[in-house]
Amino acid sequence: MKHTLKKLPYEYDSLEPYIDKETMIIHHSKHHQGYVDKLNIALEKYPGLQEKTTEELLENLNEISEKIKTEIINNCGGVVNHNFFWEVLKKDTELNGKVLNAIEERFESFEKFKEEFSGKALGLFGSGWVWLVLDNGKLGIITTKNQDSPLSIGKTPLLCLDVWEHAYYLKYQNKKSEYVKAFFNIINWDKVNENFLNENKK
Ligand code: MN3
Repeated sequence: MKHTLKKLPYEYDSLEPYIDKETMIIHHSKHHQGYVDKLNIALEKYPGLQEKTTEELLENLNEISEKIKTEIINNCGGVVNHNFFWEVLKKDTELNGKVLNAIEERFESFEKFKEEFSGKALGLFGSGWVWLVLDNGKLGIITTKNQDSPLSIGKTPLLCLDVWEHAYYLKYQNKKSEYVKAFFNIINWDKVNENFLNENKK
C-alpha cells in the first residue's frame, strides 16, 4: 500500500490573512508531499510495514528495524503531523463545549492556556511542534523536536502548531511571535473538541 498525500479540508487561501495562500501551497504540495514520497521510498523494502497505517507505525516504533527507524520517525511523523495540523485549522470557530471546561480546569483560564502554549512555541529552539495533548486523561502542553510525534510517546494530540520556519517564513520572516499570535485566529475548536470527546469515549 502506497501512502498518498491527503487533500486539504479547505482551499489554499481559506486561512488568509493569517496563513497566506502561497505558504499553504508550498507547505502542503511540496513539504507535506515530500514526507509522503520519502516514507514510501523508506518502506519499499519492508512489505510488512507497508500494510500498517501511519499511526500504527509511529505508535510501535519498537517493532521497526533500526535500519529505517529514523526515516520512519522523520517522514512518517511528517505525514501524520501535517495531516493532523491541517484538520485543526479553520477560521471563525468558537472555543466551546467540554474541551473549554477541561482547559479552564487545567490552566485556570483560556488566557493562561494561550500564554503557556505561545511561550512553549516561542521557546522551542530549532524545528518542531507544540501540542495540546491528553496524557493519561490529563491535558498538557508539550513540544516535540523535528517531526517527532506525540503518538510515539503514548500521548493523544488534541491541537498542534507547526513551528518549523517553512510554516511561516514567507509571510512572517523572523517574526515568529506574530505567526503564533495569528494562529489563535484559525484554531478549529470544533475539531479540537471532537478530538477531546473521541479520546474520552475510549
Ligand atoms: Mn510543516
